[in-house]
Order: sequence, then structure tokens, then C-alpha cells
Amino acid sequence: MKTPSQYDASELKAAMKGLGTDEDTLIEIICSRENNEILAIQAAYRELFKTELEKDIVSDTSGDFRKLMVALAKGKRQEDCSVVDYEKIDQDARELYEAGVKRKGTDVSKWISIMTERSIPHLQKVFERYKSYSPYDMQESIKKEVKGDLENAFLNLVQCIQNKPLYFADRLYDSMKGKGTRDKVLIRIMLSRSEVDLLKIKAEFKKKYGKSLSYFISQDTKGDYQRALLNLCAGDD
Ligand SMILES: [Ca+2]
Repeated sequence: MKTPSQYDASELKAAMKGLGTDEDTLIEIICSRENNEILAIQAAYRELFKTELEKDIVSDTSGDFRKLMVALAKGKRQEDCSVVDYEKIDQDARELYEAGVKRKGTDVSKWISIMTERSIPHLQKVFERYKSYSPYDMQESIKKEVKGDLENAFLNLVQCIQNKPLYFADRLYDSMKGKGTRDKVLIRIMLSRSEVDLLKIKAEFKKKYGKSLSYFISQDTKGDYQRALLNLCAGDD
């Protein structure tokens, strides 16, 4: 049995070791964990692998995607604050627009600093306000402005900021939809969210996909593996 941070550290190491990188795993973990979780992962990573998480990210990624992953892996996001700063919300929304859709090319560093340093409740309001400046919402803007791993990472990040349980419900659905199952993703999300927000994830899942998460799992898996996942998923849904 590993602690959650040891588990995340091991998943990150596995995503980066050897040739190539499993960017989807890296993005999912780095974009969705909170400051205290990131700091605990850094410590677990150091203890288990005798090296720094940031160092491995730097050597396994490149360009603006690397800048975004490294910024998130520092765990420097402002903590929630009960005071709502409408001026700052407006300013950040305008700056996100001016750094992307409004100009030729994209000022990715500006996007990174706003989206990795501001608090989650603040950014939720910034993305709402953003629509009064831009003809496209934040997700549409990301799709227009950037490509590849960077696009994928920004989209994951914005989804996590807007509604994290829905983000994980979508990832669970993606892991099971169509033919076959992406077992690694299914197992990782079930294990890593089981004591965090699985109840909320189950509610979002049923709301969006019409049937319960347990139903999807029972259709897509079998045997002991199925029983273990259904146990994690236990309870009324
Ligand atoms: Ca642009």
C-alpha cells in the first residue's frame, strides 16, 4: 500500500522513464493536484527516486509545454481567498484575451503565469469574465491558439479549474468508451480519487452520461478486477 503522494510519484516516474513520455498521465496528475498535494508528491518523489520531480520533467519535455508543466509542478498557486477582487478578475480576463485571441501569435508565458498562479475560485470568475472580451470561450480560444501537448495540457487545466469532479468523470468515461478499456487510466483515477472526490465524480458521471459509473465499470471489466473497482465505487448511485 502506497500513500496517495507515493502513488502519484510512482505514476509520474513510470510516465517519464525510458524512451518517450506518457504525456496524458503527466498532464492528468500535474494539472489536477492542489498545492499541498504537489508538495507531498515532490517529497515522495525525492524519497523514492533520489531525484527531483522538476528535474525529470525538464529532461522529458520541451518548449512551452515544459514551461507549463514546470510551473504547475512548483505548486505556487495562490490559496483560496474569501475576498473577491473584481478589478483583478477583469484585468486577468483582459490580459488572457490580449495575450491570445486578440494578437497575432500567443503570449504563452502570460497564459501560464495567470493560469498557474491565481487561485481556483478567482480563475473560475476570470473564465466567465473572459467571455465579455473574447468571441470564443477559454477552451475554444486554447484550441485556436496552441497545438499538441500544450493544447492538451491547457484544456485539461481549464477543465480541472472549472469543475474537477466533472473533469475526472470525463476521463473515466474516455477510459471505457468504445472498444476495449484503458485500464491504467481507469485504475489510476479510481484509486487516486477514492478518498478525495469520488462521490462528486459519480454524481457528475451519472448526470452527463445517463448511467452510473458502476454500470459502466460492470460492463467494461470482469472478475476480481471488476469486484475491486466496484468496491472502490461502492455506495448508492
Ligand atoms: Ca493569437
